[in-house]
Amino acid sequence: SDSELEERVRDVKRRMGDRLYLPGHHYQKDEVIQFANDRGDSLKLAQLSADNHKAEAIVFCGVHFMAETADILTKDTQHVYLPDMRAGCSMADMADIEQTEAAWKQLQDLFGETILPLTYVNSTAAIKAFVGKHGGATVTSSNAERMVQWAFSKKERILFLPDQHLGRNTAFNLGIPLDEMAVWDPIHQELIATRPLEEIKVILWKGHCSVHENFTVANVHEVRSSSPDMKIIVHPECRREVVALADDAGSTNHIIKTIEAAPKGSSWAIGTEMNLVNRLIQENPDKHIVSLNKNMCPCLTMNRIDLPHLTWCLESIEKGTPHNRIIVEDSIATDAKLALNRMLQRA
Ligand code: CIZ
Ligand code: SF4
Repeated sequence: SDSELEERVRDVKRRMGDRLYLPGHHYQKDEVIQFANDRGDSLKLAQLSADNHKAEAIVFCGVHFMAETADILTKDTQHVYLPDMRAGCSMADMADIEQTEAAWKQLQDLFGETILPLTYVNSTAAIKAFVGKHGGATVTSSNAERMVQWAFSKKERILFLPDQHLGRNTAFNLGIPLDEMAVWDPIHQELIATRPLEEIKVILWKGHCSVHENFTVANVHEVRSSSPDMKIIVHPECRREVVALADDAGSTNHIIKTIEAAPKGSSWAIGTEMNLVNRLIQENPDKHIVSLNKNMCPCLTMNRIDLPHLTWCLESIEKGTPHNRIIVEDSIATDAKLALNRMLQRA
């Protein structure tokens, strides 16, 4: 039963003490996040893991790319585990390294040496290494504008992987017209542009988050007509048209801070992952909060981390026969760290 599993998790945590660290992403289920030592977005959790020198085992309650980033940033003394190896990210999977190498070759033919690659942290370690090797950096949704500006101080144009929406929303906020952005389609290996190539400033990889793409213009219109006083806040992984119609858009941290600081009695429709929206509803009973899409939008891979997997993983570590260690091989970790450090220096 759940209460028996909860007891077993508490027992391992008590016996292992500081030797165990459990970072929990905001999108995790309540049954898991109740045990987290810290809650945060992916980058904050990776940094906290790297700074935690007492822990030997870091059991990352989040998805695969986050555990990889924690492994890249931690020392060899800290081992990183993911309670369920199937907890991937459909967005990260939309840019694989072979596709990216092939795209880069074609883009070099079209644009020469004028492109700097940037990748959202929601990407595999191999993509981060590719970007690091070519002089680029990682970005998060909280520092994307600053990092895109930095990239333009280095080169005339950028390739933004793997989320077209975060790339488009960020470049648009910096004043780049939509038709100066082209889309690279990795399936057909072609560039979709409406202007002559020399006018293209931003090349957006055609990837997206399958959770945040569920928030639509129709959802915005429904809220506007049924609840005209309701404010709409969304994550920049949502499509451009949705962000344009919303009252505010920003990172997970920005959404949480905005809701916490909102006046009592105010009404909000939030366009982000379901577990976080539900938690904001529970934690802010003085405000009226709904999901922008009435059919709550879960991240199926985040939800793979559940109480049974957490218990199984923790007990295997305590017994000395650990399951699910995440190891980024050195050759990839070195270049990926270059990309991460170029961002961390400017964070
Ligand atoms: O959509 C996600 O997976 C986010 C917002 C991750 C993160 O950076 O915390
Ligand atoms: Fe990936 Fe989207 Fe899930 Fe985040 S919410 S882990 S970007 S699929």
